[in-house]
Amino acid sequence: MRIDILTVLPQLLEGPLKESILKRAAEKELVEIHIHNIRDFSTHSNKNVDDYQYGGGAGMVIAPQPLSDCIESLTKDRTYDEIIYMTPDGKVLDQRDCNEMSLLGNLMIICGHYKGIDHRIREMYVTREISIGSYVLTGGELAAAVTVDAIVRLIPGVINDETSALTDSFQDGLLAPPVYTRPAEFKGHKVPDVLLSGDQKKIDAWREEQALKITKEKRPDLLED
Ligand code: 6GU
Repeated sequence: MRIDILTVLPQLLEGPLKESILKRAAEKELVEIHIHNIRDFSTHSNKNVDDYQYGGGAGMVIAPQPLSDCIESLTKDRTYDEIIYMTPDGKVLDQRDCNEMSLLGNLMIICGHYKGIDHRIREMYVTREISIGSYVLTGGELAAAVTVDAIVRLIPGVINDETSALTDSFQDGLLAPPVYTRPAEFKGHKVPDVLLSGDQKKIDAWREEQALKITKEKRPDLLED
């Protein structure tokens, strides 16, 4: 998979995307992430990317020219399965969206900043608009990092133990059951007996029952669909 991210603040993405699982995924050549500074495409002498909004109001808007030039420099070389715009008014990202996108080849992600991007860019190029929750961030960069992490870890081979991603919370529409490691007793608190029983059928049944119980308690909305 190739992911191109367009931003006015590349430094905000470099940390999260160059560490951990994403680093390993890149080393194994399972994913290639390219970060582009929208400012590099500005034709202004002072490299301006933002401007006042028509109609007045507080906050600047990212102008269409540098964004359009950056997008077209990329689409000239390859076709994109999705051109995504990170925005608080997008569809709230869920595990199903991540599964779907993990199967794609080329993704482009545009991060907004200030009051957002000129609406014509959304109409002209954007195929999917994503939010990561009902709160407002300063820009789309952290949301893009979250989205990329959630997608890339689902690409087969990225996580060593492939069954690990399959048993995540949400992957079967339920939250994950509790997990324990040694010792069997810690400061008087014991691991549930069933996990020490060696009876895999019983263990699986217990995990399923716990997953259902926890989902009912914490996220009953997940059981509605
Ligand atoms: Cl994608 N962007 C911004 N600026 N704020 C958000 C968001 C995105 N998702 C939730 N809040």
